[in-house]
Amino acid sequence: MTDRKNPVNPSSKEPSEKGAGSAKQSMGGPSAKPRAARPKRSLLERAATALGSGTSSEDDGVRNLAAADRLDAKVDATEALVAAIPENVNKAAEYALRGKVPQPPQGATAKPENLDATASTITESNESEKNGAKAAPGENPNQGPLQKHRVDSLGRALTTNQGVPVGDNQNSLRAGLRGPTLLEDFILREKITHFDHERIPERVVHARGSGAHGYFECTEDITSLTKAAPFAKVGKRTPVFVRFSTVAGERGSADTVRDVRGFAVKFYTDEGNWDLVGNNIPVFFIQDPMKFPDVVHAVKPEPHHQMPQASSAHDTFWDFISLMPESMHMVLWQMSDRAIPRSYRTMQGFGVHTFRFVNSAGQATLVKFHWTPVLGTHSLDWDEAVKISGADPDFHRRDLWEAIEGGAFPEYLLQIQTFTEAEAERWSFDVLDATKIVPEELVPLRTVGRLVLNRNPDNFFAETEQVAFCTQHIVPGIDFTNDPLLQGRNFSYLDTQLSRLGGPNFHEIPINAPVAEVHNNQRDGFHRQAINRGRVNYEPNSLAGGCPFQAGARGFTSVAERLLAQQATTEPTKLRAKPEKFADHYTQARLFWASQTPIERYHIARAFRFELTRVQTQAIRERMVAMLRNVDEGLAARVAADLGMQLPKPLSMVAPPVENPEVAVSPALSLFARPGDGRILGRRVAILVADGVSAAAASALYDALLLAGAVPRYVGARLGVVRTSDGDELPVEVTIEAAPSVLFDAAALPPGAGAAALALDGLAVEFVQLQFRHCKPLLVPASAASLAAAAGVGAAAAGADADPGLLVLPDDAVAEAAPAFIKAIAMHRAWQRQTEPPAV
Ligand code: HDE
Repeated sequence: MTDRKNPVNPSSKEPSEKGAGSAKQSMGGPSAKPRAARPKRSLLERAATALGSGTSSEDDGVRNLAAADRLDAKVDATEALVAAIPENVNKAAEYALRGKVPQPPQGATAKPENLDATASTITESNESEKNGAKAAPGENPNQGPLQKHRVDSLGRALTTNQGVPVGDNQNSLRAGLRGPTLLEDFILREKITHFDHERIPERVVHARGSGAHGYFECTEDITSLTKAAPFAKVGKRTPVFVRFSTVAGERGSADTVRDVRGFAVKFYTDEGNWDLVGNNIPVFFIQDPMKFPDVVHAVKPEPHHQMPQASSAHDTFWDFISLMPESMHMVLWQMSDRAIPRSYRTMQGFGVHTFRFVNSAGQATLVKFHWTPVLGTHSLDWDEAVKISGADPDFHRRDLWEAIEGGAFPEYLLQIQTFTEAEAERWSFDVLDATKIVPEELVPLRTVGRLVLNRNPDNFFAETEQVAFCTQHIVPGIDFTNDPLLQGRNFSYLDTQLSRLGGPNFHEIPINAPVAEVHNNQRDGFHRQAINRGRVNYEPNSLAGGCPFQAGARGFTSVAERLLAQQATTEPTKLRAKPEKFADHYTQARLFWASQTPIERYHIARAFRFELTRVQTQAIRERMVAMLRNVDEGLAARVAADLGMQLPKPLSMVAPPVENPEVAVSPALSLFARPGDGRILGRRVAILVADGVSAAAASALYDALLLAGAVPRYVGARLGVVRTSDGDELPVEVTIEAAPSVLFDAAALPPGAGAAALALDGLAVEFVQLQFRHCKPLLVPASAASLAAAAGVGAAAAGADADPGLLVLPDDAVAEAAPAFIKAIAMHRAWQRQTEPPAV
């Protein structure tokens, strides 16, 4: 077969019957005879006739002739495909002709008669262990379940990143036993180099966080309000990944610092990813994105000495806040116990901004999003939060992880407030102002779904660290409003991922990849994963049959809006200024304060005292107290007295507070408005034990708590066992030293003789003391009276009737006391016990 024509480019030796030099040939691409000139029998058929049946596909020539035939067919199919889209029929729909705004049509598309027409190469059907099969039409395997990315090494030998088995993972390659290490050791160099580059930049804010997988389930039909995929049908489940975080601290900072918590939810909907990137406080510090770098710089450690870590209790933060009165509302929330939640499982989440729902008829409704924990809203005591930072800086991360591992899946209701533009216009506040809420008493909450977190990540870095939330990730059925802060965020989140995750392909990192298919003409860039088939990377096209084509009405369309409708015609249309209602900085701060119970008010005042005591500049303290006078004279006077200063003159106001606000007191704003469903899932309960403990009573409590979904632990002075009163043994699961009081929600003192011995152990005494100081439920059997007395709790125990968290019982009543104890734990804390200063 040596004298055959060059079959790879047959036309080079077999000129077109229509004449040589067609454009295709001159461009050097794979070419064949023009469609009209195609011979009746293929080259391969002709060759087979000439040679008889002795040919095989192993044969070079035959293979080449077959390829030539395929190229011929590819050209024919390409011609047909391109001809099927004779012009850009949708072009006119891009223009508002004769004043009519067009709707985007679906893109023109045609189907190839032969799949080779859209292939990059006809060799794609040569499969190998590496190549696998060629792409199926419309396929993008980067999407779909995460399992194809999970790695398990059970039963496998160690290899390099190139898959080369590593013979020795203990010794580097040396010239002689005591000689220098050789540069040739590619195994060592690969390992160390990878290690050197393990870190990526931490998030500029919200660096400290914890994540979990789960699902969102739609529980109410709201298709009249939105066509968004998660709400398509009652009962529909959408996979989610949620990341909770603090804002100010670095990646390794403690969980229980006073701070706002992030509550970011990524919905992997079948119409693309929707990220609802919220916080556990429904308002924000500022009204304009221009101030975001300033507020973050102010709260972060001071730049000269990088102190303090993860704390707002320093000069620069309060300097900024006291000059930014619009932050007053948020700061009251931040000084409240909302900023020291007991658990991610017991805090609310809020979308903060006003968003839009859009239904299938294109009608928009304004909407606010709320996540409400089924277990209720519960917080820590400040003294407790501070001590937990030392005892277990991972307190919230551990709580979330252990709750999920233990089957106590965290659950939240999705509740919405919906209202019209016309309603919003009548209100005294602006719904585009992120420092304002829409009180629940004005627009009630409506439950539309639930969020369940039921799977921990396999790998913190791959999932929780690399997950990229972006406010601009929305799906058809959801739209933005013109809240300036939201508009600014829509720029920031994509931008930040580019540097944090190293380029524009972060959407291909498995945790970020949608389950919906991705098809577009974006190409290349660092770490590109997709291997796009075909030569077309533009639209419109006909060479790929118009694909991927514009989705038209099926795709995302922004709500058509008359932007200037609410503006006086004389106002300039391009300006830097805020609307008038934004100038009211205190009405809702007053609403929040007025809606707090006495104990919550005490905690807020105490927090101001703590933070401002840490402030070193007297003038900043004064300015802050001056600002508080615009919220409440009593609060300002209390804080001033605590700081040992005279009341300064109130700060001037840009606008007077609203005289008759729609809602003056909102009970829903109290932490106690959502006590939860009475379950104590994941609550940690200590049962103190020592030699002589009554096994029957202790184990009855233990079992009952376990059954209620709590986490009971036998806590003793030393690991090992204690001898029970009946001569048996009980295991000590953890020591008082390793798991101090602050790590438990409640404690039972040991029934039986052992309690007396603990009364002589300073750590045990302190344990009881702090349980009491932090207002936690305490079960005190009669035999533990000396321990209670040593902790200074004796008098309280004597008058226990006044304290719903103190259960003082005869020893023989302990075993039956579990239900009452569980009820006290479900109440969370007996705050009425708290005194200033603490009694113990
Ligand atoms: Fe963020 N914010 N933010 N923020 N934010 C980020 O994005 C930003 C704001 C929130 O678990 C960053 O990926 C600007 C409000 C959460 O990964 C960054 C403005 C709310 C998270 C960013 C705001 C939030 C972030 C840093 C004012 C509550 C963590 C890392 C215009 C509704 C998400 C990142 C996670 C993270 C910018 C204000 C919540 C820099 C410019 C208001 C929960 O893009």
